[in-house]
Amino acid sequence: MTQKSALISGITGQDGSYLAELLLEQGYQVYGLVRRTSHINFERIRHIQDKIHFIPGDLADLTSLIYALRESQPHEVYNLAAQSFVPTSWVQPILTGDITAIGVTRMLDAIRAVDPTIRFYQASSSEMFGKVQEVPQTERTPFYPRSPYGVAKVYGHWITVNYRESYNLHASSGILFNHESPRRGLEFVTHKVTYNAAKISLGLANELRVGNLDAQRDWGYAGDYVRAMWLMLQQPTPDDYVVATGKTHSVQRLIEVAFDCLDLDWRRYVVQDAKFMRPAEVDLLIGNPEKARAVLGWEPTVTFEQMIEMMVKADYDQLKAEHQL
Ligand code: NDP
Ligand code: GDR
Repeated sequence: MTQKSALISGITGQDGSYLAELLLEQGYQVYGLVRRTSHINFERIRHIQDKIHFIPGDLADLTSLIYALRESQPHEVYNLAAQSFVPTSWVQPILTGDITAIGVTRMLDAIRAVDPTIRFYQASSSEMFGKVQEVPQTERTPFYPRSPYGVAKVYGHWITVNYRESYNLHASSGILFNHESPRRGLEFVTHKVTYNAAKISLGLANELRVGNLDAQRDWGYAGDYVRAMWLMLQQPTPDDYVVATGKTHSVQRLIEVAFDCLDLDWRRYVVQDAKFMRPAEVDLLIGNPEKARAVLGWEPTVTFEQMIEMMVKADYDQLKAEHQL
């Protein structure tokens, strides 16, 4: 059998790093689309960077995507690149639309031009459900996005469906609920909490400032979620799937679990700060992953508590080593 190859956009991000590991394990030739930066940011893929073929490119630039596809000749494309931080999307709504929404069309059009047999994965998001119209959320729940990011993801989702229906592309969209890991960006609430709890425990900080404590999220582990992406592209027919744990927790509960891991009383350290409140909030997300289980045979393997403990421990060990404590 010929070796399979895949092109990942967003390979330097959290999910890109776990997906690259998975595809390498599966024997793929892995290509990563990387945008030009003044400083190489390969922290998450340093351990595998010698096994990856990097191709310069940007979702803002159609020509670069065409070159990347010509050079890599992939069987599968995973479109993970995005402006992915919700608060930034209010500050840079046009950039968010250009990359997170129109960028999807650029990639799909490039695939159509270069090789329409390429299988395509789009990183859709539970943020599309926003002000939820149904609990729990499924593939059939109507969207009601609450941020420019959520709006952009709705566009990316529907253009993927549309290219599948218009041009018969093998294009699938994973509606993934929040997923985290020690490689999560520090601006997202889980990592912000575990990192600062570890700092407080080591005497390196004395408070943690956060926004809305009542928001509820269905948090899973990123290592589990990239497996679902891959499984979608191994199906004979393309489709859309909710990927979630089916359990939800509040931000306050997340804080309790993280501080408990370090025997700290969170109430002594956590300060609410209006700066971290959002102009429009997504109050409650909880997904029903039944279709992913039934069709893909996908199930999460790491619980919320195990994942938070894993993140706290990783942050604690890293900070301790860094500060020689
Ligand atoms: P990250 O923010 O960690 O990574 C985003 C990646 O996109 C980075 O590699 C970044 O590159 C790249 N990127 C950003 N802009 C461009 C651009 N213009 N051209 C090329 N590459 C670009 O995101 P995650 O790994 O957490 O998420 C992956 C995808 O899944 C995203 O699309 C996100 O919106 C979506 N998603 C994530 C969920 C989650 O809980 N993590 C849930 C549902 C959907 P650089 O390193 O140079 O900045
Ligand atoms: P989210 O993740 O917006 O769901 O998007 P984030 O971790 O940023 O926020 C989750 C919830 O926590 C509340 N919150 C805070 N959030 C941050 N970042 N910082 C704080 O101090 C804070 N305090 C409370 C937020 O208000 C929110 O309700 C993530 C991203 O990965 C998206 O790209 C992805 O599509 C979705 O998950 C699914």
